Formats: sequence, structure tokens, C-alpha cells
Amino acid sequence: MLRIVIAILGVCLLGPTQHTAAAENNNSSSLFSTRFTHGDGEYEISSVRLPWFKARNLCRSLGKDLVSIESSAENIAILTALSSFSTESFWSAGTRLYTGPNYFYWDSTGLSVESYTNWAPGQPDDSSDYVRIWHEYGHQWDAAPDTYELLFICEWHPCV
Ligand SMILES: [Ca+2]
Repeated sequence: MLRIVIAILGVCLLGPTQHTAAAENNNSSSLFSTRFTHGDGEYEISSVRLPWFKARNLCRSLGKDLVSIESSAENIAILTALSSFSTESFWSAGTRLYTGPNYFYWDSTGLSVESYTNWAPGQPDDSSDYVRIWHEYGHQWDAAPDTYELLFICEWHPCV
């Protein structure tokens, strides 16, 4: 147990260079094109397109989850990272899968999206239950069907 704690502390204290080296040592590196940080959060943008559940499960298989956007500052960091992806939409952890028509939440945290929202005009509509970061409105949010095959963003907090 002590060794695990020391290993985790070591990774957190060694900083981004060591993180990158660690990421390149596993087989997931080809699944992602871009890595960035915001506060204590780390993020990776996928290089593969998947439907929502497969995207979520892939993030989770790596000890991460789909991205949740809880503040304007986090949104700005994400939009900056997406600035070179102007024709691509991305899955987030947002859904109303288990809650019904008027309550979207982040599947990664279980918390409502209402603390911060960035819906595109006319969204969310009644047709779909999963939140994509939609290129057609400058990466504002859109409720989309889970079957769409999109790039996605994994988020994790290794030092919290
Ligand atoms: Ca987040």
C-alpha cells in the first residue's frame, strides 16, 4: 500500500514531462492526438471516432472518463485545445440517460450540468440525450444521439 501511495505521489510531483513519458509507455497513446491540462485536470483528445458508450468505456478502461465542463475557465481551456479542430465535434460526459427530459448531468460525476452551461442556440432539444461539443456552433453544446461516431475528450485528475 505504501509503495502505491509513494508511486502516485511520485507521478504527481514529477510533473508533465514524466506524465508524457508514462503515457507513451502504454498502448493507448495511438488513440489520442493531443494532451493538455487545466488546473488539476488532465485531458486527452481522441484520434478515433466512437459512439458515446464506447467512447465513455474507452476512457474508463484507462482510469479516466469523458470530459465534464464545469466552469467558463475550463470551457476556455478546452476551446483553446479544440481550436485546430474546427470541423470536428466531440463527445462529453453530458447525458440525461437516467433522468428524463429536463435534467442533463455529467455521467462522470453524477452532478447536474447546471453549474455552467454552453448550449448552442435551440439546445437542448427534445430529440437526443447525449451532449456533444458541436463544431457547427463554435463548439457549443448540442444534444445528439449516442450512435453518432465522434472524436471525444477524456478527463482525469491524477493528483486529487
Ligand atoms: Ca471537468
